[in-house]
Amino acid sequence: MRHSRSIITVSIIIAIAVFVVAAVSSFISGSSEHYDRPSSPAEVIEKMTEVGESLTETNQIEETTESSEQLAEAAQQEAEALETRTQEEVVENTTQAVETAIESAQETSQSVTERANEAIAAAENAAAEGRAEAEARLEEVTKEAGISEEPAEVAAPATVESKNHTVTAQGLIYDPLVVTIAPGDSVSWTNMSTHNTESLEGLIPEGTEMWISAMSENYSRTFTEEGIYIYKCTPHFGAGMGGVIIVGNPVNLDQIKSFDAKGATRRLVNRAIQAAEAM
Ligand SMILES: [Cu+2]
Repeated sequence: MRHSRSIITVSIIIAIAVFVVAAVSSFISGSSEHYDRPSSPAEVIEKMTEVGESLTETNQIEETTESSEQLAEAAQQEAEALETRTQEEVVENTTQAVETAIESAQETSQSVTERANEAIAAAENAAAEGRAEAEARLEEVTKEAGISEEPAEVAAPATVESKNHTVTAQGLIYDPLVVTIAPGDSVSWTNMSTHNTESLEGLIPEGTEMWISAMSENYSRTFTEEGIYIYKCTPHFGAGMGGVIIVGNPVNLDQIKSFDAKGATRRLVNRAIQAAEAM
């Protein structure tokens, strides 16, 4: 019983093995059909020839592409070279034009300079002749007139800036009482709350303008004419309130001295004469 069972088992195993081998071999042979195997040496040669031609075509395309690129590159180089030549030509033409212009300008400049030098030389000659003539004539005139040659006195130009001088009313006194200024300077009276200024007739240089300033207001006046100016405070002159301004040289000192003055006027005139004679 046991022996027969073993035989059956072995038989089944063998049967399965045979089946498996058959199936595998069938699968392998079926797969092989996917390959297009050449069946003869002639076919092999044919296939190889085809592959070779295909490769040759590919190479030709690549070569063509390469030569096209080379042509394009050469064309670009040519274009660049042409552009460079054009630029060089433009630069050359411009340089020539500039050089021509410079030469022309130099020629013109030389011509102008020469003519200017000629004109200057001619003018100098004429001036020298004129000067010699004038000197000769001056000598003659001097001899005729019998005067000696003395250098003419030249007035110094008035370059000094004009100044302003302040006079302050202190109580019933002008401070400073005598002010010495230069022609063109000005005098400003300040603290004039209850005062004014009024020039005294006959006690300012002849031909200059009389003045009277407004009451209780500060006042400023510019003096251009030389001489002594005596003024008063209108409401306080009885108390002796007045002042003196000497502009430049006291050219009217004699006029002031000869003035018939009395009282407060006399005292102011004396102060003016004293200050003028001390200068
Ligand atoms: Cu006064």
